[in-house]
Amino acid sequence: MDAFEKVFEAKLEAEEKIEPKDWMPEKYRKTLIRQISQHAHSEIVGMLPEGNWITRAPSLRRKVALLAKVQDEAGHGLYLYSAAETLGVERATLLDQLHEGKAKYSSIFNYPTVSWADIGAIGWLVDGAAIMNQVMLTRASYGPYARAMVRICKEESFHQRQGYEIMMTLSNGSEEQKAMAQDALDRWWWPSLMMFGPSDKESTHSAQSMAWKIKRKSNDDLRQQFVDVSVPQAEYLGLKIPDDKLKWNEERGHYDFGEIDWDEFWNVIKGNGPCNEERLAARVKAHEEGEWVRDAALAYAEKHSNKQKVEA
Ligand code: BYC
Repeated sequence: MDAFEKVFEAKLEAEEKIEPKDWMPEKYRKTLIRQISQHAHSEIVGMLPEGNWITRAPSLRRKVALLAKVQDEAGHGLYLYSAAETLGVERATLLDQLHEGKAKYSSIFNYPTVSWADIGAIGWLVDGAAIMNQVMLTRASYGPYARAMVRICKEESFHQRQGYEIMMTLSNGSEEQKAMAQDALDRWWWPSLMMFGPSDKESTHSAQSMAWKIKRKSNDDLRQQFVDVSVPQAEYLGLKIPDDKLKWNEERGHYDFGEIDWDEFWNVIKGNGPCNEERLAARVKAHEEGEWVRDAALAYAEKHSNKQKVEA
């Protein structure tokens, strides 16, 4: 181990943050770029299934909350692309990778939002799963990523409550509304469990990422934690989680649950989910239509910097 590496390891050991100008192993830097950019892409692709319902929200109050939530996701994307840029990669490069279909984003956003209840289920389950994963990331060893996570988690809590409140309203409503809530739970439950990634046995990056203190908990541990928290929440709503094997295990102090359909998971990740093509096409269209905004911002920045040069 050379002197640089020793300092890096000592910082990790002492729970000090690694900052952009610190020396870091090339593989650590690449792992962070991979994870942070995938995370950023998930945030901005995640706006699409929910954006689909903004014009059809059932009341002004619901519309305002949903608009705020979707805007928050764009903000999360911005913090995360900025965090990735501190590692020496250009945001434009990362976006090109997304638009060319070369970059991953969370599998969950390749499922359709077919009813208003889906907005409730996404807030409750998808944001709930995201918080479970992201709370551990507030302690990630890379400073800019960990700090971005603190604010993101606070906003995600509002998102989760927004969703759960929709589910409560529907569950206490008419028979038809309750059926909508149950149908949304039936469709979003398993994809939400898949958000935590492959099982620990199949996870390629976990061991190294945990040694580097980027990840603090394993995919399976977080998934179990999510199931344990969600079951009483579903009971409170009077809804049934679509898993016949779900059962409290006194000995383990956790819920046992059924096997995830891993073929479906890998298939969605490979680009064959119900909405992969639609999501990418919508992203590419938004990017192309936003070109004039980027051009205007650049022209303004240039004009501003020329003015400063003249004044200096
Ligand atoms: N979907 O070795 P593994 C949100 C990939 S957005 C797609 O376990 P790792 C929200 C993985 O990338 C929430 N791909 O990987 C936004 C790897 O592929 P590569 C997004 C997945 O990185 C809007 C391969 O499978 N959250 O909350 O150690 C509205 C092997 O996996 C998935 C984050 O991104 C998946 N579900 O662990 C509402 C959190 N799972 O790169 C809500 C940050 C795995 O080798 N990310 N893969 O080609 C992480 O914490 C980790 O990257 C993961 C995976 C736990 C997701």
